[in-house]
Amino acid sequence: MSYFPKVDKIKFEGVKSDNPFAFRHYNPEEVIMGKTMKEHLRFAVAYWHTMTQDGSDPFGKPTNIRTWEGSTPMETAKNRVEAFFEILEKLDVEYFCFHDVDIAPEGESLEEFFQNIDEITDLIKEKMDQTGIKLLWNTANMFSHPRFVNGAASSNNADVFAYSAAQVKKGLDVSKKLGGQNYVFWGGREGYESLLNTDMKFEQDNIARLFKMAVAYGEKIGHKPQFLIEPKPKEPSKHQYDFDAATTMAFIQKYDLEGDFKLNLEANHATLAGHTFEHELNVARSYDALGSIDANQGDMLLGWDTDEFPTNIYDTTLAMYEILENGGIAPGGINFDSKVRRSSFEMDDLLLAHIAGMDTFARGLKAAAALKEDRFFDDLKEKRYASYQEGVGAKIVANEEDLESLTEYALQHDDIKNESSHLEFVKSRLNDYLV
Ligand code: XUL
Ligand code: CO
Repeated sequence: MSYFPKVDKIKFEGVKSDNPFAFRHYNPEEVIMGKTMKEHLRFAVAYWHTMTQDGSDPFGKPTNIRTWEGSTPMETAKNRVEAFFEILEKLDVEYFCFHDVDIAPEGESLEEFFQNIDEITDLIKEKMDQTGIKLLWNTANMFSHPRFVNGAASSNNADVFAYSAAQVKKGLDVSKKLGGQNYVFWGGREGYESLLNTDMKFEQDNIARLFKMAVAYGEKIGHKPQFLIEPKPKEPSKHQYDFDAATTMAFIQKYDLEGDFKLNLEANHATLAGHTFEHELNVARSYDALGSIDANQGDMLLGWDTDEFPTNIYDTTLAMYEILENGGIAPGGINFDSKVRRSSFEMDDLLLAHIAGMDTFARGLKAAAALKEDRFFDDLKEKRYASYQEGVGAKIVANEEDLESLTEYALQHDDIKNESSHLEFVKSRLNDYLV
């Protein structure tokens, strides 16, 4: 049976097409800078938003019409696997991501939850073998259930730490079973509501302990996915420990996790932290720690994580430029951590929203490649930092100067002239690449 009987496999038809179920910019086989678009973009669909989100909000009941509801939670879970792989195949998306609770019902006990995961991952594996679709990453949801009221590894309750460890172990077993390329830790409730009753250092030491246990277990079972930490500054906790890329890198370095951990960066988390997405990608790159991205966009007029499908080509262009500068995103990918709006409640909206996101990233990739080929930013920056190419600048960079020698120089060169950045002109020229 088909969940999208009216839609065939979505193909590239170009900008002249008025078929809503066609790509207008994403042409998987088109070669850009030596790689196909499919190889560059490594798109993934997120199980949670696509399969389990129901359209409810704090003020209203579910709106989404979903045709995979069965008569028991396990029947629904199995139907979802069918529908999910139909979506992946119709979109021609090669990767997917999930939390443990997205794919299988939690049941009455941890043991039952694990049994359900085993049964559903058998099904998922069958589908993967049939289709060639791959697991970009999985993760454990250690934030929704009431037991995680005070966090998971950072909880004040050691039994919660132990429960979280069991979930991570299972997550890694599943990652091995399905050949997961990455394994993600998003902090969830690893943060605090009030410092009045919080031992921040103790809580962070414990988070690092869990991470080290994960690395050790991966080594033990002979399966080492790229471990990724996903920063977010707030929501659900008032203050999240993995606030942004820079804070998370400090954590990774403090606890000697550099060899095993990189970052999974999300656009809407960047803007919640008061940064642009490209800022976060650039910070990660400067540490050689850009692992993967969660693609979405926030609403600048709202203060929370709206997880909208990305449709802003300015943002995807600058993000794709960082990815090109990084030499690509593999073994990471571009995971649509995006959900359809409450008013886009039909089944077909799931496909239309992903097509919109994929086309927007394809446009970003093309524009970024043109910017790179034209050396747009390279020339700009080369000129801007030219004073370090020769004379005293070159000697500073070569570490051949000290305070005394520079004082001698400055005394003779105190009539300093700066050059205008002509930033408005630059921005206007950048616009030429976007359309
Ligand atoms: C939450 C978020 C998560 C992570 C995975 O804001 O982005 O869905 O991506 O736990
Ligand atoms: Co995310």
